[in-house]
Amino acid sequence: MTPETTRLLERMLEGESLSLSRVISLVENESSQVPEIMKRIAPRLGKAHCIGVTGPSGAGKSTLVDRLTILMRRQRLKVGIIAVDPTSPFTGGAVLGDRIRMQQHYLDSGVFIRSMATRGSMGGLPQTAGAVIKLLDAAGNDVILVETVGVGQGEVDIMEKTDTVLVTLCPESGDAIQTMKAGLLEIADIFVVNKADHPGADSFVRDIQAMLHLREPSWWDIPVVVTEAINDVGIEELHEQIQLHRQALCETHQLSQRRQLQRKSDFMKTIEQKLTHRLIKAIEQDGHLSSYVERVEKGELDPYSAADEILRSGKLLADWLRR
Ligand SMILES: Nc1nc2c(ncn2[C@@H]2O[C@H](COP(=O)(O)OP(=O)(O)O)[C@@H](O)[C@H]2O)c(=O)[nH]1
Ligand SMILES: [Mg+2]
Repeated sequence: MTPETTRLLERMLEGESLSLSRVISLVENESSQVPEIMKRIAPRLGKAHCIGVTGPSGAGKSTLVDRLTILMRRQRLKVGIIAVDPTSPFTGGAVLGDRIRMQQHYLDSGVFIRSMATRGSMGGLPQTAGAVIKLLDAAGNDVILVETVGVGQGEVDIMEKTDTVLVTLCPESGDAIQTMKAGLLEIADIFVVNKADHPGADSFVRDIQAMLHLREPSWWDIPVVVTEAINDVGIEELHEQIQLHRQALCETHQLSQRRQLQRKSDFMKTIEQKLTHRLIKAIEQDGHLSSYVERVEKGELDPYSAADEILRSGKLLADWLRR
C-alpha cells in the first residue's frame, strides 16, 4: 500500500467523507491495493446496522430512505446511503422537488451518499457493493441504508449483505407480488406498503398478510408497515419496526450467525476468485496446459474430459497455484 493510501485510510477511519469517497473509488476501480485496504479495516467492522431497501422501481424507496434519514439524523445517528437504483433521486433521475429535498443531506456532514451503477438490467447489487458497505461501516456510520431495485434474482444478494431487509411495494405492485411471492418471502424482514394514499392499499395489505399467515412460525414475525412516504406518514412506525428487528437479531443470536455466514461467504468467494484467476493464467501460459485448450477448440477432446485431465496434472498445477 502506498504511503498516500495509508494516510487516506487513516482519515477515512477518522470519519472524513472526502477520504471515504476516494477509498470507495479505489475499490470500484479494482485497485491492486484493495486486499490490503480490506485487511486493515477488518478489525473495525460490524458496528453499523445495515438496512437494505428493495422493491420495484417507483415504489417510493428513495423517498423512504430520505424520510428515514431525516428521522435518524434527529437522533444524531451517522447515516451512510448507497443508492444502487438507477432511477434514484441521488443519481439525478428524479423530479426537481426530490433533488432539492436531498440537497439538505448533501450539506449535512452526518450523511454520506454514494450512488453505484446496477449490475445489468435485473437489478441486484454490483460486485463491489459488499466492500463499499464495509468501508461505510469502518468509517463510523451508525446506519447504512442500501437502496436497490429488486425485480428477481438479484434480491438474494441484498439479504447476504445487509442485516434488515425492507421490501417496499405500493398498491400498483399487485402483479409483481404474484410473480415474486416466494422470493419476497425469502428476503423480507419487513414489508412496507407505501403510497397508502393510492386506491387499493387496504386490500393489498390484506393480500400480503394472508400470504404471511402461510409461513411457519419463526423467531421474527414479518410486519407489514403502511406508509405514505411523501406525506411523512408511517415513518416512525417503520423506524420502530427496524429497531425491533435489530433487537430481535441480537437477542436470538441471528446477527452473529448472519455475520458468520457473511464472513464465510466472503472467504469462499475470495478463494474462488483467486483460484480461478491463477488457474486461467496457468492454462493460458503453460505450454502443456494450453495444449488442452487447442484440442478442445479443434473438437479432438470434449471440455469435461479436458477439465478433468488438467485438474489431474497434479504437481504442474500446484506449482502454478502457488505463484
Ligand atoms: N402518492 C404518493 N407518491 C409517492 C409516495 N412516496 C413516493 N411517492 C412518489 O413516487 C415517485 C417515485 O418515488 P421514488 O422514491 O423515487 O421511488 P423509487 O424508484 O422506489 O426510489 C416519486 O415521484 C415520489 O414523489 C407516497 O406515499 N404517495
Ligand atoms: Mg429510487
